[in-house]
Amino acid sequence: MPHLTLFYAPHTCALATRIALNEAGADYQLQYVDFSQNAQRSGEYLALNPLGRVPALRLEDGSTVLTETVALLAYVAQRFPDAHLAPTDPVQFARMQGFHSYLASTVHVAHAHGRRGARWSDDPAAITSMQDKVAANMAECCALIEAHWLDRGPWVLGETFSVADAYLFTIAGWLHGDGVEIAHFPRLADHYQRMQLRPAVRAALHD
Ligand SMILES: N[C@@H](CCC(=O)N[C@@H](CS)C(=O)NCC(=O)O)C(=O)O
Repeated sequence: MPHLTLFYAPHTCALATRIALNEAGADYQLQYVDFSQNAQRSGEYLALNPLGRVPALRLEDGSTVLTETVALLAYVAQRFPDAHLAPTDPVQFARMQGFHSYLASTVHVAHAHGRRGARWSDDPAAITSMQDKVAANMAECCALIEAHWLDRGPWVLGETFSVADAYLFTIAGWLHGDGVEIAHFPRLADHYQRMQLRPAVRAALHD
């Protein structure tokens, strides 16, 4: 039977799912998608994932392919319940999904304006203008995360670690490149440090 396969590129949002799979103790294989060769746009990859992005997770049936980090994190948590990577209480689960959606639809997009401005404009001046806003927008997001999600701690959902922590760690890893000093956000900096102590995270950082 084929393995669970994560289509992956280093330093991308796919790291969150990789960490989640490690935390779950899942048996999976990694399939690298070589961005330097634009492999995410190759016919072979588009046949698998028409979105042309990572992550994508192919299930053991060899044909089901799941995409979008928000969905993959929930899938991993529900598929491996013994790892307790997501709340079972509906309100807490919704709270987690609210955080995931904020990261995916607001924070990730603010970051992408720095590198992928051509998605939104063909005008070089507009692209530069978007790039100029990245640090400020990301810092504003960090301030909100500090105030509204890391206020209870030590984890995003409070006392209990969840896949939301893997997602936050992944995006926090982009801050330096975005011109944001993580040390200005003490709870976020502390979270980032503690995440790096987890064996599942260490293993995921070995590209
Ligand atoms: N909403 C998607 C975003 C996926 C995404 O944008 N992935 C980026 C890497 S972080 C990618 O594959 N970029 C390749 C490209 O734009 O060509 C998710 O959260 O999974």
